[in-house]
This record gives sequence, C-alpha cells and structure tokens, in this order.
Amino acid sequence: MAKRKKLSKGQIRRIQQNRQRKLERGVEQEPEAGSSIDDDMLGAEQHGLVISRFGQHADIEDSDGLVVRCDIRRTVSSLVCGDQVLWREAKQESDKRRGVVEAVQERHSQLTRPDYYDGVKIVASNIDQVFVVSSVLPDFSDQIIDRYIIAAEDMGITPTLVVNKIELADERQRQHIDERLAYYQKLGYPTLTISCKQQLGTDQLLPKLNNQVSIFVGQSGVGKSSLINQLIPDAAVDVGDISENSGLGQHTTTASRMLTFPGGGRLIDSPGVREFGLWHLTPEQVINGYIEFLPLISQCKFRDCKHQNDPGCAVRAALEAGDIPQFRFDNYHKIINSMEENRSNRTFVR
Ligand SMILES: Nc1nc2c(ncn2[C@@H]2O[C@H](COP(=O)(O)OP(=O)(O)OP(=O)(O)O)[C@@H](O)[C@H]2O)c(=O)[nH]1
Ligand SMILES: [Mg+2]
Ligand SMILES: [Zn+2]
Repeated sequence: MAKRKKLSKGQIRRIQQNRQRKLERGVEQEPEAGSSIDDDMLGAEQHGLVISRFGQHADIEDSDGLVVRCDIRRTVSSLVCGDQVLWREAKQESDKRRGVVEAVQERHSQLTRPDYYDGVKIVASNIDQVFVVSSVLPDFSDQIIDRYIIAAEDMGITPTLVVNKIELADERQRQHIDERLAYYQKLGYPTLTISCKQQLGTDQLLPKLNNQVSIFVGQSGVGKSSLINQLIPDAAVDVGDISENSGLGQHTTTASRMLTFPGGGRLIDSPGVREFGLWHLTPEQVINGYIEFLPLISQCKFRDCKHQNDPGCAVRAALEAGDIPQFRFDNYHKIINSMEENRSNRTFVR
C-alpha cells in the first residue's frame, strides 16, 4: 500500500472546510474505515449493484447475479441500496468471496429523509416506482401518506398507495379508508387495499412489479416485509410483531435491502420510521406533493400567501367550495408547521 504523505496545514484546513460544507449541506459523512485488503490483492474493476448497505460494508451483486460482501473505500462518501458501483474482487483463494467498492456511478433518483444524526439520509437510489404501504394497525394516517407522497413527488415519481391489514377494519374504518383512497385516486395515485394475512389483493401487485425497481416505504409495522415474503416466497425477510406496550412497530428491518423476482424486477424493503420527517425540504417542495393546490397558488392575492387565513387565498376558497377536502388542507398546514418546529429544535423520532 502506498505510504501516506504528511498533510500540510493548508490541506488540513481545506479538508476541514469541505467536511463542514458537506455537513451544512446535509450530505452523509465519509465512512471512517477504508479496506483491509491490499491493493495488489484485488482484481480488475467491474460493475456491480448494491443490494444492501450496513455500516462499513455493502453486499454487491456481480454481473452473474452472485452477491459479494465488500468493504467501502474511504473516498466513497455515500453508498446506498440501489447504487450502481465499480468494485474489485479479492484474489485470495478462499471460499468466502470479498471485495472493495471503489466508486459510485451517478444516481438517476434518490429517496431521502432527514436524520437527526446524519443530516439527510438517503434511503435508496435508482428507483422507478414507490409503493407507500400503510395499514389499519398501528393506525391509518392520511398525514403519513401525504408525507410519503411529498417525498415521492420530490423524486418525480407518482406513488401507488397500498393499505394493508384491511381484514382488521370494521365497517366504519373501511368506509373512512375507502373515502380517502377515492380522493387520492381522483388525484391520480393508484390505490390498493390488501391483506397479507388473508392473502387478499396481493396478487394484483405482482404485474406492477415486473421489470421495475420498486421500493416499499411506510411506517414500522405496517407489513412491508410481510408483503415481500408473500410476493417473493424465497425472500425470507424478517417480520416483527407490533409492540404490546406502545402499539407501534419495532423497526424489524434495519437496512434497506433489494430482492429480485425470478422473472425480472427488483423490490426494495426499507426500514420503517416512526415519523417520516420532511424538514430537509422547502415549503415549495412540500406543496409539490399537494398537486391539486398547484394550479391555485398563482391565483392567490398575495405572492407570499401562506394559504391559511390570508385574504384572497385561492386554496382556502377551493376548500370552502368543497373542491379541496379538509384533511388535505389540514395535513398541509400540520406538515409545514412541524417542519418549522423541527428545524428550530431538531428533534426527530426514529
Ligand atoms: N392482521 C394482520 N397482520 C399483518 C398483516 N400483514 C402483516 N401483519 C403483521 O404485522 C406485523 C409487522 O409486519 P412487518 O412485515 O414486520 O412490518 P414492516 O412494515 O416490515 O415493519 P419494519 O420492518 O419495522 O419497518 C407482523 O406481526 C405481521 O405478522 C395483515 O395483513 N394482517
Ligand atoms: Mg420490515
Ligand atoms: Zn393562498
């Protein structure tokens, strides 16, 4: 391995400034460790796909579909499930294959969420389709659905909304869910009600997943991993019970992981979060998730209209005329307010 030259004071200052800039921009920090495999023990660079990233390692799928556990070069500042990479395999004569990730190719999309420790966390990259999974238990929440719609719209993707555990809904809940889904459908979001437990509706998902890179996102405990196990019987991903104490999911899936359909198509299981924060986005990015507001905002009397009680607000007028439902209007304001609160005290519940 090449000997490291001592850095000059100027170089150290520049490195520190770059780190600071990265932190301020919210980009993930560089990993501390590089690789323990010597350079001359590595083969030629080849293309690969990140199946999963955990700590200082990543599982890379090679062009033959085999998975190799790799170290990550210090120069690779961010590596997530879905990344296309250049990597080199260790030449050692051992039955355990290992390698090193050298570089990440440019991403065509990335799903992000803010993280208290890392600034902005990238959940996965190079995604074609987003499935927002929610469920009757722990709770059906249209505000959480709205949050994921905002994140998907920010990636330029129209998400599909899936409601699981539908067998648990009583008549009143079912009516409420159907009403909400009818509105989302009117906005152009495909919707699906399913039950993994009773294997209802899950077969309707399969044709949508062919030859696409899809991701399942949603709160912990809604059944993302259960659904994946049903769609890909060989997947055998871990599933966890809802906590009896808190009534919430227990973060069973801890890292995003990509699975492959035998007939083509990829599916990413992502870890659920308790609250899908959006404080890394601007109010303009939030309103892009309220697609029915967009044609109205240019008609508001004031350019800096907050669309609340402002005089001449076209959004409020649409609400009062019954063109926009109360829940969308309320969710929009709750999300904007929570972003402001979170920015000031930086609390984020995982
Ligand atoms: N009643 C009912 N329970 C279900 C259904 N689907 C999943 N579950 C249960 O919901 C719990 C949580 O399922 P998971 O698949 O681990 O949920 P997850 O969304 O992957 O959760 P995280 O990995 O923590 O994000 C488990 O106890 C499942 O058995 C369903 O259709 N009906
Ligand atoms: Mg899971
Ligand atoms: Zn307005």
